[in-house]
Amino acid sequence: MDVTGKRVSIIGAGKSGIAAAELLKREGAEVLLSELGRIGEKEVLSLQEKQIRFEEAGHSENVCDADFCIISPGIPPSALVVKTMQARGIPLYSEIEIASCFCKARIVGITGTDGKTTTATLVHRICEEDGLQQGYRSYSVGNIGVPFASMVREMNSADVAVVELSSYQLERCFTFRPDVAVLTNISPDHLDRYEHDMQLYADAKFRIFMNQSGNDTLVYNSDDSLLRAHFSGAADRFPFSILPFGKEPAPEGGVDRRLVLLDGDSIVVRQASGEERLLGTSEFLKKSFRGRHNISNVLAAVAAARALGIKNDSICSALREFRGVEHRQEFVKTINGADWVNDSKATNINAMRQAIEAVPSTALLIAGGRDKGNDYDSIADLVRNKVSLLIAIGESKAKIASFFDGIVALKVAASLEEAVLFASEAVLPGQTVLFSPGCASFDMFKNFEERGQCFKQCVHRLPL
Ligand code: UMA
Repeated sequence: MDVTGKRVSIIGAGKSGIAAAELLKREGAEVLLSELGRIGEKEVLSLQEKQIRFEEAGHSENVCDADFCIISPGIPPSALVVKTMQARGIPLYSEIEIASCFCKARIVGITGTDGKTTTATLVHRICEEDGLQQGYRSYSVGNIGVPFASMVREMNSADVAVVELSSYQLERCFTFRPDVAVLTNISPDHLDRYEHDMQLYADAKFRIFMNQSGNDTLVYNSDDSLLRAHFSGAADRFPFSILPFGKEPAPEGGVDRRLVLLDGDSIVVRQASGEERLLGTSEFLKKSFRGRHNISNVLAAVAAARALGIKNDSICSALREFRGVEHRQEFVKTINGADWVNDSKATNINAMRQAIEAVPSTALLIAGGRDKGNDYDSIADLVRNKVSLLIAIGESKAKIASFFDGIVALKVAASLEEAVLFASEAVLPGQTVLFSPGCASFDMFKNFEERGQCFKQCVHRLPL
């Protein structure tokens, strides 16, 4: 892609906006980075040093003086600036779309509602392991926290870019084409952004494979009914290979098309020459990486690794070494016989359900934050049976308290610190205190990482 002399407006000076500005400036574009709020002091100095033009505290008319524009993922299509640029006919892209135009490496794109960070981390670790022997590097980028644009210039054609993708990022992708695309599952999330229409949300996710063809592979979770309905038995409709994985046997009467699957307690790969057992679940599940949903994440990662042609040795050794992902059902500490678990990354009901299910005993659950249109009906029974105390926090505490009234013992806390204190007073040996908010973090924190760090600090400050 030649952007020399092109006028590019970048809306939003968060991580991805700044990375896109730096990439395009280096590639010779005339960049204007525009931020509605304030840009941090450190970032301002760096932009000045790199001679990147920027504006803050609002988007001026200048943003419309552009050949194309990059919209940060957190900016909704309803934002005035987006509508204005659209009305002027300015092409709007995501940072992922632009970064991929400069990417020489093979790309594994991973999306889905839940499990994408864990799956992406697993694929990255497997590629790192394999790369040590084969002489290539693996990069973990995208929604996971490191912008694709910030690393893409380092990558060469033997490398692998493992790109975690949100629906927000995919919305403005048009030519993005991963060699391997992974769909982990699709369940209600971010519906506030998609007019409460699941199909619109799924359509955004499906953009991951819209340009795939030839030798490209799509890996999907055949346990997910929406994905199964879309892909099952439809291999001829798609101009690329389809590789289903799943831990559940095919529904009654259905044809079992899974190529990577759970057979008893073993991960098995099916191929023309027969079935091959890779390893048992007890070889990778551990306190810091537990729950049946993680078996799905492992199956997805194995399928993606096989699609990349990676040998079983590298796959198995990376899986055995895997210790889980920070803020994702992260084991923090055992205090007086009770485990404390940080699941700050759980920003929707499905992730929260998986975390509660993975607790081996009864749980004290700390939940709440910025509500994304949550419907708690689907977890009411689980909470009734498995949770002994629910402590509600954040903007959604009143909604949570009113829904769960009569279902479970409840407390409302004014802060996360207070919630941890309430939990420490009530928890018994053998129980687990689970911080799985099921909501976004932006009501009280900068992001879910800051929220998770705060939880961990509070736990570490508790007297033993
Ligand atoms: N802004 C404007 N104009 C507006 C509205 C907002 O300028 O009209 C500004 C905001 O003040 C802010 C910036 O635009 O400074 C928006 O930044 P952003 O929210 O898009 O965040 P980034 O820092 O660029 O981080 C993004 C992803 N954020 C979101 O999708 C919300 C990060 O995913 C991702 O890690 C990062 O790019 C690198 O690729 C985070 C996330 O919460 C983890 N993702 C959601 C999720 O996982 O559920 C989708």
